[in-house]
Amino acid sequence: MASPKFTAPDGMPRKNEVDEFYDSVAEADLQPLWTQMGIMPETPPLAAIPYAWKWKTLKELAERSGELIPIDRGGDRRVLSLSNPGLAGQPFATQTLWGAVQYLGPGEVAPAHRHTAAALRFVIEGSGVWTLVNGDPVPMAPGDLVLTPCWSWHEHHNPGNTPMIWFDALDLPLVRSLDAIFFENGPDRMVNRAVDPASRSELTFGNGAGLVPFEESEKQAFSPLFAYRWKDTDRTLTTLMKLSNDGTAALKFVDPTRGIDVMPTMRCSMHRVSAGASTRKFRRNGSSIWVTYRGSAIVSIGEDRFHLDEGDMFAVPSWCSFSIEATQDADFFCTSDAPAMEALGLARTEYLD
Ligand code: GTQ
Ligand code: FE2
Repeated sequence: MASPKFTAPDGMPRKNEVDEFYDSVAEADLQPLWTQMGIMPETPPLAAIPYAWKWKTLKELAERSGELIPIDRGGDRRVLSLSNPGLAGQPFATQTLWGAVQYLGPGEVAPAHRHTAAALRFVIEGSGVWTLVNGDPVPMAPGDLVLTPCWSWHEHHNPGNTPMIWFDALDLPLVRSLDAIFFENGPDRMVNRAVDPASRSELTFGNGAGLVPFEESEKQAFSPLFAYRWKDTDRTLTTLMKLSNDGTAALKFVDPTRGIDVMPTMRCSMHRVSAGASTRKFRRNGSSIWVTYRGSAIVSIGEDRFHLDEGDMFAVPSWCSFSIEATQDADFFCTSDAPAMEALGLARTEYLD
């Protein structure tokens, strides 16, 4: 006979013991695994979607922000972030990466600060801006990759008379999800000094393949070389392309003292695809942001296809198949969370062709 505890006086069934158990579990701020069947799907449950942003729009709106929005303490950096429509209004290009365009007008300074989110810049057009990285002035020009690693002081100066727009990437969503965000403003100072064409970091660590100072500097978690110049990148790709038999060539930017990724959370690479050639089709977990530096191409990401031209940027979410088919000779800059995935033992790659 059923316990009278579960029968109301009017004979209606009352909550049974199982329901009461669930109530008690919820009241104790617990959740049973067996009601959370979606928690471990067979492949990553993706929110971010394959997506592309056109340079024409990015540039127009960045320029408009330059006309309308002043840059000083409070605003600090005039940045429009790539906001993936799958990420519910968050200002992130992918689950782990922030991507953005930054506009700095003539005579403007984006003031000094540092943060634990690591950042990098890739220049698409314009010149004249230099970034002070831990006190070392680094000029920026098209095709250059400039690093401002975790917790490094940085400020951007545009002493010239033309505005400049560049691409920024940060590991901000990743660092946020790890509850590791720290930020500090630096001193206000309007240095408008003449800047050498090469930073101290380049003079020390950028002398050529396999050549670094004998007296080793103390190793940090990131590359001591803060700038990778387009002439070196271009020359290397040209050489690799001569050796290539499929019309594609790709290089990785590395810490010259160790040969590892430039920063522990972001891999940087440059990809060249000749007109008519295609890259292999593959997918990997973790995500990436790509910038079309030169040329044009059709890019397939998962089920989507995008026609891309110079300056266009796109997001490749985790585990989406990916390939590039160049319609003109094309160069792409790519940054991904691959070093973090590898360090955590989570990296997977699958070739699909
Ligand atoms: O240039 O310091 O796109 O701090 C986002 C945060 C750029 C920067 C961004 C930043 C910066
Ligand atoms: Fe910053």
